[in-house]
Amino acid sequence: MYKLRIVVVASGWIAATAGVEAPRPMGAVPTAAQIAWQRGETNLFLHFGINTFTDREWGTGGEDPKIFNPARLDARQWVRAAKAGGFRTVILTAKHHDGFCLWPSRTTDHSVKSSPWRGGKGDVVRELADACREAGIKLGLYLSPWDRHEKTYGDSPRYNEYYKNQMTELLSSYGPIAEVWFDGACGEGPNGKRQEYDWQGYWALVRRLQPQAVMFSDAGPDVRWIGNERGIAGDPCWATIDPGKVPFPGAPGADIINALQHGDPGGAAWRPGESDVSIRPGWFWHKKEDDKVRSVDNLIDLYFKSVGRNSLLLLNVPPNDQGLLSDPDVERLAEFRAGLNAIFRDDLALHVKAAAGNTRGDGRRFGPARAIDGDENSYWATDDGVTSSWLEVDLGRSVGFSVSSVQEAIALGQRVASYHLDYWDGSAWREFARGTTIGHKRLDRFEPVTARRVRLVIDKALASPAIAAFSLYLAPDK
Ligand code: FUL
Repeated sequence: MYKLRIVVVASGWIAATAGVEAPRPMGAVPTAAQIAWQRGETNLFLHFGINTFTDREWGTGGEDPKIFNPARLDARQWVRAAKAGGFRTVILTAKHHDGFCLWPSRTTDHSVKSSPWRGGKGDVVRELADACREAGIKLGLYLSPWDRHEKTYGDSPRYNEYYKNQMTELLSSYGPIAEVWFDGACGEGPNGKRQEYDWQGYWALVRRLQPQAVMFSDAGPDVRWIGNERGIAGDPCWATIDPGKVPFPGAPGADIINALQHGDPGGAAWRPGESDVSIRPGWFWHKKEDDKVRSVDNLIDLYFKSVGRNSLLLLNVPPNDQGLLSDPDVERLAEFRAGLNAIFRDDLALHVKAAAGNTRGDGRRFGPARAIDGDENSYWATDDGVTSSWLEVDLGRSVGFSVSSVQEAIALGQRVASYHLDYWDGSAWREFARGTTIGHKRLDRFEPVTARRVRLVIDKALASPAIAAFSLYLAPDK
């Protein structure tokens, strides 16, 4: 494993250093865009459109565009609320199943241009794109393939052309798009024929026009649906999946939900799960749900069960018929982030003394200290072939903690299959938490433990583990 490396430095000097090779990546690994996506942790979903004015969840496509008139629409207010909630990406329903377009598309008149809003000159996508750019927030778009208004729907080649033209407008006129969200819903067209979506063609178009964007659908290709709309990832949750099990969005099959929830150890595609959920019972705004906004505790619980299980939380907060996020929702977003900040304020294991059962090389590059240095890019690693080991931290004095966070160096693939946490009670190690997969981030909450020495035990891994972070926190009393 040790090897003499010849390093050619910019000045032309040749230096010889004793280097230790990094562990070889294992199986499917993420792209840079997938890593950046997952590190974002929470995205905000905005369901807004004709349904906002009809009190429905799924429009029929027969709605009159004249009912769309959000008199006080202010995309900056949406973005401010997103920012206060710590969200770095917002995803807007540019078109939902009813076919009404929130931008003045050249492909149809069923859009904002046929509405009284801004005298028919408005463009919600443009206003949001501008607000995002000003605030340094990324923009994602949802363009429903299922379209209950468009007459060509069901006439497969013609509708695919129509859909791709809409996609082209959205991906070439509004600056960088961070995420494209494909919904798998597929109904029958007016001609009674079922629409065959050209998924390969849609995906190729996105890659060509916005190569840095990640694409979401049941079948990825970059990010998969987590298999429910409750914001809860499976346990275990592998970012890798067998692509043969979920061949296309909306594919039928008994085992599909299971595959989406859990992924597959060593699966051939890197396709982490996105956990979508609404802050209210519905995806769209309904006045009668103004008092049914989720509590802060509930949102924090969802964070632990999504982000804390190697997923990303996509939280929907729907603008109302005035074109504004409602006060209770705005307040809840800010409280949600304040609640998370209070839990994760002080990492008790940061820069403390650390030891490990096995370390790759002499410990300088991959030693246990790399897991507690506050840098997600460095990691503790073991020798090749060592698939169970431990990492111990000495907190310096006996302290209380009730939350742990562990992260793998996912650029090398997802490796850990099971782990547990022990504390030293003065005479023996006592287990206080146990789990399966880790991936980008694994969070555990438990009854407060008071101890000075704590260890993370990797019980089983598919290849030598690489742990990027191990942290302990004391959540404030409620
Ligand atoms: C579903 C849609 O049918 C819902 O209306 C909503 O947009 C949700 C996020 O995806 O498949």
